[in-house]
Amino acid sequence: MPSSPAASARRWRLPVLAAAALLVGVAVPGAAAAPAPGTTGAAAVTAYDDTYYAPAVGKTGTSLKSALHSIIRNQTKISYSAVWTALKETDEDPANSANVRLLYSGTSRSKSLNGGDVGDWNREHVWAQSHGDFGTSAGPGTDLHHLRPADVQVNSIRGNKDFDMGGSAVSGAPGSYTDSNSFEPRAADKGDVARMILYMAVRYEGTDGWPDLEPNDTVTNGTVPFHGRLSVLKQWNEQDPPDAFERNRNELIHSTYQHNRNPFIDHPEWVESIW
Ligand SMILES: [Ca+2]
Ligand SMILES: [Ca+2]
Repeated sequence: MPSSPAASARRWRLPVLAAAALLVGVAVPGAAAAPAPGTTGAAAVTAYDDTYYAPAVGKTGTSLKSALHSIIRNQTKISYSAVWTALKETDEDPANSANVRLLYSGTSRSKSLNGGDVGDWNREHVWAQSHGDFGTSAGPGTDLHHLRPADVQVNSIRGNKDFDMGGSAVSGAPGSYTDSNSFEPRAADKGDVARMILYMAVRYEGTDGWPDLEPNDTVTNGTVPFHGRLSVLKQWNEQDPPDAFERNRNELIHSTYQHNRNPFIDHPEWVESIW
């Protein structure tokens, strides 16, 4: 015999309260409870509050940038080899937990195909390593907020180019384009790329032995610690707002790995306030 709605509600009340208490117990200051390892996707993204950003909220322009730097520079640094393991969690394909989702192509590929051969995925530095020559020791070269799995050959085509519109189609990355001095990611990755570059600019201000990374509006930066092209990145931030996948990896990096956040995923409007 089916039970009444009231009886059903009573039966669920205790387990729900217990689950809520458990969540409160594991909450990280400034963020909602972290998703369990191995879970990704919309369901894993939980409510977020601004406690983490308290010293920055209400500020604008350079004082906002400065306040955010003071907040996000407090982080755990991981080794370059640990990046492999981290990316298998932060970039897990929500539709297939055995795979990661690759930047620039959207391809879903087996987590076990990490490496340097054709058909593998590797660790793409969205802020090109050579722009500031920071290498791969623990620091900007291992900062998960701008590291993504990418196809080995697509990563090679991107190289250390600045980001801008235009060029010819990139083989293996539908919707992405490149010419002699710039790379244009597919539409779904444009905002992600913009927010990663601008995170790096705020996180690295020359205060901890690493170069002061900054965006500029050129596409011929070479090895200087600048990355372009700012006017285009600002457009991309508007065109491709943060989605569940991007917010989830921000949560995981904060809760599990580095204990700092990308402010522009939580507050995309801060891009316009600073730049
Ligand atoms: Ca996106
Ligand atoms: Ca900077």
